[in-house]
Amino acid sequence: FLIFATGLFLLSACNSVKAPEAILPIPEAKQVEWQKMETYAFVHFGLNTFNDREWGYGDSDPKTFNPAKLDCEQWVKTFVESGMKGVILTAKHHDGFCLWPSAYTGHSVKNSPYKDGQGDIVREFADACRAEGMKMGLYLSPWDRNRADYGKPEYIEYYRNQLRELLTGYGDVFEVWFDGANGGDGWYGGANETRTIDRNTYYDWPGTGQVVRELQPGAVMFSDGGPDVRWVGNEKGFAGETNWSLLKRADFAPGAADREALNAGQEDGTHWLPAEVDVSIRPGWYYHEAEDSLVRTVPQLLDIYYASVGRNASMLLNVPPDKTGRIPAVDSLRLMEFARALAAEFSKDLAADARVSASNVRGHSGRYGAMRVTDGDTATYWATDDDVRNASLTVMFDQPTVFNRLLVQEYIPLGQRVRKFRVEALTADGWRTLAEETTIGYKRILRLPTVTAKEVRLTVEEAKACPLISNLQLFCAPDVPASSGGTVAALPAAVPSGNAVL
Ligand code: FUL
Repeated sequence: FLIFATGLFLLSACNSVKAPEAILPIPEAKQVEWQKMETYAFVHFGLNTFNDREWGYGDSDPKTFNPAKLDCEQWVKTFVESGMKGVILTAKHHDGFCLWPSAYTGHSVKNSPYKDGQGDIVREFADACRAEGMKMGLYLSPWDRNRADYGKPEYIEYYRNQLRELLTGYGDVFEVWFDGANGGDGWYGGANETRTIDRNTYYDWPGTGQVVRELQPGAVMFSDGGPDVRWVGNEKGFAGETNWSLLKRADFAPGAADREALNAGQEDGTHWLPAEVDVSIRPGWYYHEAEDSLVRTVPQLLDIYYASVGRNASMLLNVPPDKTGRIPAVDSLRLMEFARALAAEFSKDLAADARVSASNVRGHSGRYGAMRVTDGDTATYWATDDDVRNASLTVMFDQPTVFNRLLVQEYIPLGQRVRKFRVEALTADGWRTLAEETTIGYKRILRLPTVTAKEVRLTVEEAKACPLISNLQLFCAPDVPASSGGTVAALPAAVPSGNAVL
């Protein structure tokens, strides 16, 4: 009876501990789901591919578009094999050319030799995504250098009509991509002139966003200023080391944004607006033969991964198909090698079997105990008492253990909290500080010096509210040549099944 009564008492003590309150702003469920995707692909493909252009002027002839071996399955399989969870296609870029037979323009696949004008590449892409279980995203450029009415109110109607075609005809869309390049010179139906628009008002973004909300309520919208996912302020592949998923959203509009603020987010932001790192595997976004030797190396891709996913952002990696309509072998192979390298970085979680203790546990409750960070469940978390903003977790190994990576996650459904943290290791020479950092957010991964340690301590030194840590992992990654090395010789050959998609 005594044991039963004690059990009951403990149980009720557990249950009586008040859950932490959210610290606003917090993410919507779809933003949390989006963030869990971590890596996904970008596909720039269109008339530019055939005219060796990056920003088509709007005057390229649709007759030049003829991908003889177009194979969307090959694209999507390549991305699945490389561990990506989704893919976003440029349904229309700034040159106005549409990869689907839009009812509102002739500047599309309809007037190309591809399948004698009967083709619909958005359809083929959507079918391939569905077949492979990949999430599908679409890019519809607001700027259109082909349209005679660009800059006039009529164009907004045209733009929304196209958005409706894309968001009703092809199934579920996880992300709608609104780029910030806006206005400037173009063909504009033969006018050949420069047109400037007011970036803040011309598109009536709230009205356009409404179309997306109505037709695809589960989709997140990307632009410089969200409303759901923000640009990271550069196209080089890095988020700020300090990266808040918060922004004063009203101060930002597509094409008119403070890049530094986008890179770091704003601790006092009014909205939950996490960063997406868009970057290309090649110098350009579109395929150019001259860039075949310039495909990013595995060490460079790893650098991008650590500077995006490793810094509380997502990694949107562009891999452009060539004129045949397939992803070239060099890019495809590189992706397989990248996936292999990533798997090697995170092959065994050394913290999983270690003991973990905490300097403070919310209400002494097992529900918020230290072991919640190693239980493999990011829905549970270690929490401190409300007034404790400086606290540590210590991982204790049975044997001295070699490690060089630390992965830590906050429980973001209740808000981003940590402002400052430190990582220390108990080595043969005593405690050694390995890193002093700022934000964590959804995920932070640190590349640390390789040390042998008996214990590893993560101390949250400052937080907006009591810290909530859902996951802590330690790894020992192999030595990879520095990113300037440009060789992948040290890595094992590409995964065998990867060959299927070459
Ligand atoms: C930018 C565009 O101007 C580039 O061409 C590319 O599409 C990139 C992803 O977004 O805004």
